[in-house]
Amino acid sequence: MKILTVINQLLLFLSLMFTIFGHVSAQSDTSIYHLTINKEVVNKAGKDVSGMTINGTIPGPTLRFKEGGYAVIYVKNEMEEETSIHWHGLLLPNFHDGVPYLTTPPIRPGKTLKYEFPLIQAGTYWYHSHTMLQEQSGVYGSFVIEPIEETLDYDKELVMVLSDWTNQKSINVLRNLKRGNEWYNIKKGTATPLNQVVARGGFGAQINFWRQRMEGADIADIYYHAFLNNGEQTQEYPEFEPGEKVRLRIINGAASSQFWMTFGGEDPTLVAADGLNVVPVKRNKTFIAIAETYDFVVTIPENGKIEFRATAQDGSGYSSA
Ligand SMILES: [Cu+2]
Repeated sequence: MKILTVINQLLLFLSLMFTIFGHVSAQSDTSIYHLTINKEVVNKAGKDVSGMTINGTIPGPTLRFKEGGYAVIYVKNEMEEETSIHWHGLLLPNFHDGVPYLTTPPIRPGKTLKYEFPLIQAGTYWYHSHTMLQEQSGVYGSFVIEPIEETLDYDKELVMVLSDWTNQKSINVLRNLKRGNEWYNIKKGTATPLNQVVARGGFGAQINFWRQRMEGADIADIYYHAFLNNGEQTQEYPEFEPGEKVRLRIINGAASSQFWMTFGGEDPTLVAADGLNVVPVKRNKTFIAIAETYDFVVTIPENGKIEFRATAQDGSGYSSA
């Protein structure tokens, strides 16, 4: 009887140690990334302009992690102005949230900030600058955490970061908006001529709009020169074969644009929203607001072709993949 108790105790002890060390080895599953933010000339919409890149590209690289692991990310600022990176949608210690002057110090010119945090969730997330208008200039990228156990059924995956691009300096875009003029509506052909406003008895309302510096047609305020999918207006992803199930991790990293997403003829299955798995639902035309993420599983049709489009809410343009 006594010897059985001892063996029992021993087994309990061993299983306890196994649990602890098993856990520790999962915790020490550390992924290290280095991001460098720089200013360089880029051409996204037919004109060389100054942009901001992460590791030389817009968007920055996809950072991949494993749930239960540990993230270490060094962000180096090679610009002459300060910057920051905010990890959007991630549960982490306050200091590493990356909102300058609120939770985290800004990254000064030439300096590097080390972010580190345990990965206690899974799904599709993203990161972006939280300083001035740097996100509009290109400082954003995707953040993917694979779950400990994958419950979704798919063969391959593709991250698609959607965004909007202007050849204007973003500070000038802001100035234009603050002036409350109709410049962007004129560019988009959505301005209403004053004689028509008067003819329809809207002059009083128009004066009110002017006083509040509000534009007339106001679905989207800014005229953009391009809308981008992973940094390009059109993308080809030839790596998928007919019949394959592809998980699309779609992120709206635009500064001010919301998109209607369409997936060609076949209805894809929506499987996750803002990082969390949802009850799967077959759905084609889907709206994505700023900073949202949606995951869909699409089956590549027999002819091997499927067109994904993200059309700006006001219909002024789209990106295609
Ligand atoms: Cu954000």
